[in-house]
Amino acid sequence: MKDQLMMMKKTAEEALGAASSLSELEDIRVRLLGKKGELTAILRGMGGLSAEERPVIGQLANEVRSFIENRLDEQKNLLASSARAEQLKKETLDVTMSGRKPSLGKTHPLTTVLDEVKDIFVGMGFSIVEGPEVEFDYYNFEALNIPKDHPARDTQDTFYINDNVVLRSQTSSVQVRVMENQKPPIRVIAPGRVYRSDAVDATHSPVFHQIEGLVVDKGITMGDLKGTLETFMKTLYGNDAVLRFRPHHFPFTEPSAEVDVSCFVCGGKGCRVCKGEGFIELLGAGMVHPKVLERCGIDTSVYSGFAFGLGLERIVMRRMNIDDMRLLYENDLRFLKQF
Ligand code: 2U9
Repeated sequence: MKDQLMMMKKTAEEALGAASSLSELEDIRVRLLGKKGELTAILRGMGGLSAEERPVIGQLANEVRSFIENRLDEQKNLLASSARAEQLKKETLDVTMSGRKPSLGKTHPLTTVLDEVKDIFVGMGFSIVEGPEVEFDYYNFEALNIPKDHPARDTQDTFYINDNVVLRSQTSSVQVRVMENQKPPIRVIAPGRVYRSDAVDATHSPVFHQIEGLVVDKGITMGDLKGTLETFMKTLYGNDAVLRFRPHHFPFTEPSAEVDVSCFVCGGKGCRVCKGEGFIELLGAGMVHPKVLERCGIDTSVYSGFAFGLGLERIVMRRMNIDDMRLLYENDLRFLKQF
């Protein structure tokens, strides 16, 4: 039995030294020390030993058992630390390597200029409001003094979802909703997408962006409109910008005007950009028609207001010298990267 135990110790030593995984170690442990393992089998023969031999063999068996257990632990630690070393080697970080530059996006020219316009008006105390792009006929036309038979309702110009619902052709519907829900003083700008049934060309698109403004308060006059637009234009185009108001007609404002700004290329002398005019048409504006105010529940004996509207694309194209509107919608990076 002594030989058996010594042999077991030797083969255990060899097997443990060769084990290369934790599961192999576990198999060896079960095979040697498990309930049905080799050591148990050897010890079963102890009944046939003499009284002198039994404690000697018993002690030797315990020594072999603890030898194997210690070697199992050692081998386990060895395997774990070599696995760690292997992992560390794999995950080595070379801090001297040059980094990969992340490619940063930037805002679209329409967004850049819209943000600038918003900032200017917020600086003058305006709030920014939004509303639905699919709009009731009432808010898009009727409330704005554009009755059913008005030419502006021509189906050529407007996308009709049904008799009562359209894709908004102007953001004015948003201001109507504001007036219905809010008491004066009102000072808002409503930027957003609008839709018109236009064929696509260099200066037209069935989807474009407007920025409209509305101020309603006691004692608002055309002077407030001029001052507000002048501050806006001088901030956008520089202090030398001069505004020119030309009488015009809109159903929702009375009196109405088209507003031009002195040409930012020639300063008013006349050049190719302003087609010799010295001025460039920028926006429409006027005093809100009393019928529009009354329809929105505003008492015109106490309050008056002004409104204006401008096309964002036109401003962006002038500012960035873009001659074809389609470039703004094609998402061609070769174009967009230039701004
Ligand atoms: C309410 C009352 C009045 C908004 C206005 C214009 C003049 C105007 C055009 C500019 C170029 C539209 O994008 S464009 O084609 N807009 O000329 N818009 S006054 O007047 C309002 C708005 C809301 C309740």
